[in-house]
Order: sequence, then structure tokens, then C-alpha cells
Amino acid sequence: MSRGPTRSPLSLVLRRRPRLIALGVAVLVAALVGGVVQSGLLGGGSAAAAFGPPGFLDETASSGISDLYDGGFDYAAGGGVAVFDCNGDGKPDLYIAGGRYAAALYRNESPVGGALRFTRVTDPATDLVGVTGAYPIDIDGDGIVDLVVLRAGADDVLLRGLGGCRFERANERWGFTATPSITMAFSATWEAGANLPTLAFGRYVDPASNDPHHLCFDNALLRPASTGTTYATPIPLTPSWCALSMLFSDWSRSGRMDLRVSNDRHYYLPTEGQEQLWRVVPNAPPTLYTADDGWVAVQIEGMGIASYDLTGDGYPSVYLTSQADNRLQTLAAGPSRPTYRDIGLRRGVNSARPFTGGDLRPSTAWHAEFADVNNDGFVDLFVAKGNVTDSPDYALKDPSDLFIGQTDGTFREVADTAGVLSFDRARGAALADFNLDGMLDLVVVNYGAPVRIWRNIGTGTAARPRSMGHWVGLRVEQPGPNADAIGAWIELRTGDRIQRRELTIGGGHAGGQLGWTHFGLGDAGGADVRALWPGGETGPWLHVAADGFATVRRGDAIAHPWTPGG
Ligand SMILES: [Ca+2]
Ligand SMILES: [Ca+2]
Ligand SMILES: [Ca+2]
Repeated sequence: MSRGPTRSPLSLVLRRRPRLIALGVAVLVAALVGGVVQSGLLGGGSAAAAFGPPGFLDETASSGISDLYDGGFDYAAGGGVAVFDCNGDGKPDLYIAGGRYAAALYRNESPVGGALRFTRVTDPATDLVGVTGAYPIDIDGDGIVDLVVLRAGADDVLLRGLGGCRFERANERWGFTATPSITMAFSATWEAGANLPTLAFGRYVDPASNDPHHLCFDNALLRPASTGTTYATPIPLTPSWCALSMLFSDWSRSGRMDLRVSNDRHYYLPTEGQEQLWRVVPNAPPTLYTADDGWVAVQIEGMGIASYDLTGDGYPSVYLTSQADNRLQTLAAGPSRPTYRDIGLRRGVNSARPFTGGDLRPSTAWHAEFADVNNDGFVDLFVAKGNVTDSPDYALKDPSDLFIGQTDGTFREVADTAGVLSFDRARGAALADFNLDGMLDLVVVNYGAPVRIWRNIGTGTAARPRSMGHWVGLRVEQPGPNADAIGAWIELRTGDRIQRRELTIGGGHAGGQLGWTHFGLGDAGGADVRALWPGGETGPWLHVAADGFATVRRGDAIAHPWTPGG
């Protein structure tokens, strides 16, 4: 059913021409519709064109990854993957949830530009059972990535990175206490002046509860204790409505990150539960935004959150996965109030039903992620899909979506033509450049089916991959404690266009990434980048060359090029 991923570069060139012509039309249409395209998307001087789908090769069989996420009801949600560099070679490694099987750490040994290749690293510290997901984060700010491991039926585990892809349990060292429950969501932020990040844990159904008003474990917020080196007693984030994704994000660009929580309405009463946004002010108890603040109640089977400044207004829009209708929310009246409206249908990412396969029932969507897979400078969107188990009200053949971004701000489905069509029950996923060739590859964790991994070869072949556009990979660093500058925004300028990314930890479904931030540049042979650092300082514009990696360090007047060791 899936067409082969290879096609001649010539056919792509031919396909791109009409888009240049269509661009002028798109600008007119957008101006009439209003608000669809704003200055950040289309500059007046440089006519940027959206590209077609890149080709992906399924390299699961040769990748060295042999892994299964499975288990009973406790594991029907979850199935996350953490993507981060555990040995300092710049290549993204993997930590994959296993559910009732042991989670697995894989060291990335892919040659640059070559086939994807991983080696399993066995270690009692990481081979944990009951794992639903994991997020990379440098908790102690020592420059070595740590891992927050989410579990069902056992305590969550903080793993301190030791370098060389080795880890040690650090719950006791960091005063972290977690009673066994079912954890499915995580996010973190560094509150102003804090030595350690504030951690939020999202929890799911309490199987022991018969109280219809309280079917879910309480979510928890962990702040540093006054000592600054350990955590204080967890603060319950009540009411809790079975969170499946959480994201700290500076939605109003106030300089402070608040906590968005996406909840599964299957486990709350219609009169009670909803999506949530917690106001998290340093040294004050967290409080919910309410209707009085402009918050609009939304009730969905919330599974995953992806965040990106899609409208070019400088504020993040959020994509919320669910069953049937997925949502794309954008600020309706600026940053003064958290009033969001849904633009998912208009942008073409509502994706309520499978796009192919013949099953007409509604979809079930999980991980979502914005990233530029064809390097045209227009962000794309991957949405992992799959039935909870065998729920007859929802599609059983429910393929994941790969949407590519268009110049007018809409999206187009290309999963089939790109070669990533799959009817496995997908859960967690990540788009990351595993072989450091500038093209984002794809790993997907499935429920009850093997993990799959695809290599992005652009318009080329397995032997000769060829990127469709230029690109850069950026790392942003500052002195600890928040060494990875979580909360910073990266701005990348090509001609009159600016792409923006907020550096966050959280969201997706049960897994996240820490490492290179990838930007597609389209036809631009270079870019200017700057960081808007946590705390408000705006860094200078720094030039970066196309088709390579660079590190932006706070206070430095140049971006430091980085080249893979091999
Ligand atoms: Ca660390
Ligand atoms: Ca794109
Ligand atoms: Ca790649």
C-alpha cells in the first residue's frame, strides 16, 4: 500500500514550480480570510516555497532496535520514547518504554549520513519494568543529561546521568518521593532563581477508586526545597482529571512558564473535568486559570500536546490530540487572557478519522510533534495514532499522520507518499536526526507491536540521501543550573522570515527530546539566529552556515560550529 520512498529529484523540481505560482494566490486568500498567515510566515521580499514529502525508509530490521511496548490496561496509554545524547558524541540516543517488559536504552551508532544503527545498553539502572515513558532533562545542571522515568504500579525514577550512557537512581540523592501510581505525563520548568527544576507529574486512572468524582490519581508539582539541592513535599494539583500530557510553556510571553494539562474526559464527569492551565508563580501555590481569566472550558480525550508558533505572532499554538477531533488552539485575543480558539479544521489537521485504510470510524491520536521533515522552512506535524486496544467505537486501522506545512499555514497529509504508512497501534514517537545528515528521521513506539524506525532520505536513495532544502541543527547553552536554557526561545531569520521555537520539557505523549533543535532553511544558504534567554535577556543575531550544527552559548558573540566526530 505504501509507495516506495524514492523518486527522481527532477519530478520534485517539476512539482515545486506550481507552488511558486500558487504562493501569490495564497497571500491574497490569506489576506481575505484574515489571521491565517501573518508576517512571520511570509515575508514580503523572499518568496519561500513549500516542498513536497521527503522519502522515508523503514530501517527497523537492520537498526538493531528490537523492542516491544506491551502490557495490560495500565499500559494501554503510555509507550513513550526519550531522545537525547547519553555519551556526548552528538548523536541522539534512545530510551524506550517497555510497559510490562523492561525499558531499553539504545546507543546510537549510526554512521553520519548512513543507515540507522543502534546498540542496546543493558544496565539494571535503566532496564526498569513498568515504564510508561521518559523525558530527558539535566536536573542537576552538570551538563550530563538525566532522565525522568514514568512508571505504572511502581515509583517514578529519576536517573542521574553519569556519562558514557550510564545512569544511577537518584531519587534518594535528590529527595524525590513518589508513591506508586500510574504516571503518564511530565513537564518541567526552572522557576526564577531556582537551583533545581520544578517537576510536574501527570497521573492516570486509579484502579482502586469507585468514586466517579475522583477516578484519577492526583497530579503533583515538585518544587526544590529551601536547601536548593533536594525536593520539597509534592504539591497535589487538584482537581486532577487523568492527565496524559503536560507542558510548561510561556503561552503569554510574560517570562514565566505556566502548566498546561491535557486530560482524558473518559474518566471525569461532564460537569467537572476539562483541559487545564495552571498559573505557576514562584513562591506561590499553583492556581487554575478560570473563566474569569478568559479560560474557555474544553473537554477532550486529551492524549498529547505539541506546541509551536504557527501563526507567526510570537505566541505558541497548541495541538491537542484526542479521539475523533484533534484540536489546534491559538490565542484568540492576544496574550492578556488565555482564551484559545480552535483552528484545526481550517488548517487541515483536525484529522478526526483515518486518512486511508478503509476504516471509517473515528481515530485515536497520541503523540504529536511539530518539526520540519522536508527542510523547506515550513513546520510539519506528525501525529501518532492507534486504537486503545480493540475499542469498537474507534478505528482499528488507524494510521499515523504526517502533515507537511504549506505556505498558507495549512497542512497536507503525506504519510503514505512519504513511506511511513503503518497500521500498528502507535503511541509515543520522535522526529530526530539520528544520523546527523540534516534530515529528521522517525521513531514510533507501538502498543503490542515492535518499535519502528525510519530514515529520512529526502529526494535521494538509501545509498545517496539528498536533503530537499538547507537546514541547521542548533544547541543552546548557558551556565547551570538550567544548562539547556529551558524556557528560552530560539529565533531563526532567513530573509524576512522568522521561525521561532520555545525550548520546553514536556508535552508529546509520554516522551520528549533534549538535544539539537532542527530548523529547515528552504533555499537559504545560511541564517541568523538569536536566543531570547530565560530571564529576559535577548542575545545578538549570530550567523550560522547552512547544512551544519552550531552551539549558541549565552554571552558569546559567535555561534560555535560543531562537526560530528564520525
Ligand atoms: Ca545531569
Ligand atoms: Ca516542512
Ligand atoms: Ca537523518
